[in-house]
Amino acid sequence: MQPSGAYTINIRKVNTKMQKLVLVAAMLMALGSGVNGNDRMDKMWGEHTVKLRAEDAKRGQLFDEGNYAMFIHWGLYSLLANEVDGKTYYGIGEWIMSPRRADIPPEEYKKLAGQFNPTNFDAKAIAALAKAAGMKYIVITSKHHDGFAMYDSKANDFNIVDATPYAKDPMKELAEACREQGLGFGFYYSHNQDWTYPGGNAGPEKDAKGNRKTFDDYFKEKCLPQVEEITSQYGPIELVWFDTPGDMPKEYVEQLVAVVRKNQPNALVSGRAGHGLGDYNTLGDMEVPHANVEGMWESVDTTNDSWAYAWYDEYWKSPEEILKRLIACVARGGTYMLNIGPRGDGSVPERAIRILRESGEWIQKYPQVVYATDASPWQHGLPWGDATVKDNRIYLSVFEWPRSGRLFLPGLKSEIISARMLKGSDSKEISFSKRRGWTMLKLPLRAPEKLISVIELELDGAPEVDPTFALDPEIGTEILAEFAEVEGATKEKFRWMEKFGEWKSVKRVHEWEEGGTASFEVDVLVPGEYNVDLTYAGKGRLVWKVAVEGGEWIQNEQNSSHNYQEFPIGWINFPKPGRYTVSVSSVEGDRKSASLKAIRFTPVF
Ligand code: JFZ
Repeated sequence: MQPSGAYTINIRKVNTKMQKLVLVAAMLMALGSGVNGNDRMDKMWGEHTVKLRAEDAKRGQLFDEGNYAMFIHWGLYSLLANEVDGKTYYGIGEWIMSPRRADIPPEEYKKLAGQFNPTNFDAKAIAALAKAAGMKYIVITSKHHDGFAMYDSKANDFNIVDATPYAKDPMKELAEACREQGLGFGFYYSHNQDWTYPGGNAGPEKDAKGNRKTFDDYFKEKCLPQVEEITSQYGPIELVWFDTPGDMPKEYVEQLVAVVRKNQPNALVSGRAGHGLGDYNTLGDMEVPHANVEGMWESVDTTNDSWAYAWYDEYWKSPEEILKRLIACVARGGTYMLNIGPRGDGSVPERAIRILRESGEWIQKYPQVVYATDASPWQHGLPWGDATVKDNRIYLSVFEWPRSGRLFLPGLKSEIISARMLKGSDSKEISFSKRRGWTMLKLPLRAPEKLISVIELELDGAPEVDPTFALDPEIGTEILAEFAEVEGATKEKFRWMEKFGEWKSVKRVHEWEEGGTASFEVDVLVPGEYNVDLTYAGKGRLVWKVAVEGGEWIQNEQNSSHNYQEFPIGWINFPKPGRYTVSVSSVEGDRKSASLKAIRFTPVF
């Protein structure tokens, strides 16, 4: 830890002139292409959903129907961009002052405010970007764990108006800009952790005079009054996103929720308020579930790897990846909130603008895939894509276009009235045939869309589907271990941090006993040889057995790694069409380390 006073926190210089030019050009493009939308599509799809404006929305409608929002992490930490004293800390940037990162003493960190002058912050441009992206509301950090308020707080002078040369309230501008764009506006507020206010969780224990302060002091002097401020000074609020409640006593959370209910009866409270007092479930960071989740819930994700701006972080999600994760989230029944991290000067990284704008253009063409749609009746993704539902229509989003021109859809029991290949607001009838519970759709050899192409199936009623995993006859079918029936082993979620704060998770099968199995029920349309791959982590060489109940079994030894990696096991035969149970077991090697993530079946001929 650096001796206090020895800090030379050099702020990374942003090449503002160039950035500004690029930023203005990108924003103008965003404005040009993102706000008028596709009128014919709106009429066909229904104004109320595509053009749902915040002021017309019922409580929770933007969340539950809009399904897509912008998260913004922006604060003093953005100035540091994960570099302190010439050293870069890889991981989520908003934790930079933490003892687990650069370990900056609170009084040193607070001096940063004197350098914070984000003159490139453009609230209108950010709201226009969210609109062009197809997002329905914005949630921005009003106070993160570092305790710095990004708004004009009378409760505590460690804020952007009182403590910085900027001396303006960007939240006022952004709230107004959202209203102008018809977007909802909400605040993230770290209600438990406050690393610079005495008494705050993980903050100083004493004040400047050496008096010991308690959490109750922090709560009454800062937290409660600030929640009062953010829910009463910025107009209608869509959502208050409390975060990391830790072991905050319930009575405190109850008081905060009561303030939200009093000042903003239409607002939702996030799933991370604590003690189950939120209005919906917030899943773990940076993850989209693989199985449908009941109730109202959201996935929160990053456009790159860090919530707050990090100078090195150029690993952006492509427009296609954003759409796949958004569609998967909606198809599992949830809402997707995707984050941008503006720089310390307030500008938005140009690549973030581009990927949001390009994915937004696709959503403008296919709003019926994303807005006010219901979860997939298959309850999980399909080998080539995913499905969302609206009344008696299923929208098949095809991520992997079939080279043969044949798309295989398993398990649809409902009668198909029509099948149409969509191209924006145009469409073309496509032929299909049914066999043994499968529907084979005849598609053009070239996908109509560069990103994701959509097929609309109109049914004779609400979709009826057999959700059993089915082996696609032409492309590989991966089935995750989370869908396995397990005997003599343990299936549980495992989470880890790639870089600091960059959370990954897997529902794996491990702790294999002798003869323990992970079994999968599968439907086979086309009999024959399928190559089996297993994705697993472990130590040393491991021997796995894969057995078709009543049929062939194979066994092979492969190496392993501490990372989840896919290894080939060999060909297995399904002699005729129909249902099979396939079981996997760990038979030799360090069975305690063998952690199965998935099995994949790929047709060989
Ligand atoms: C929290 C914050 O610590 C982080 O800085 C960021 O703001 C993120 C959106 O929220 O991080 C969390 C909180 C909860 C989980 C993971 C990361 N979780 O429950 O998996």
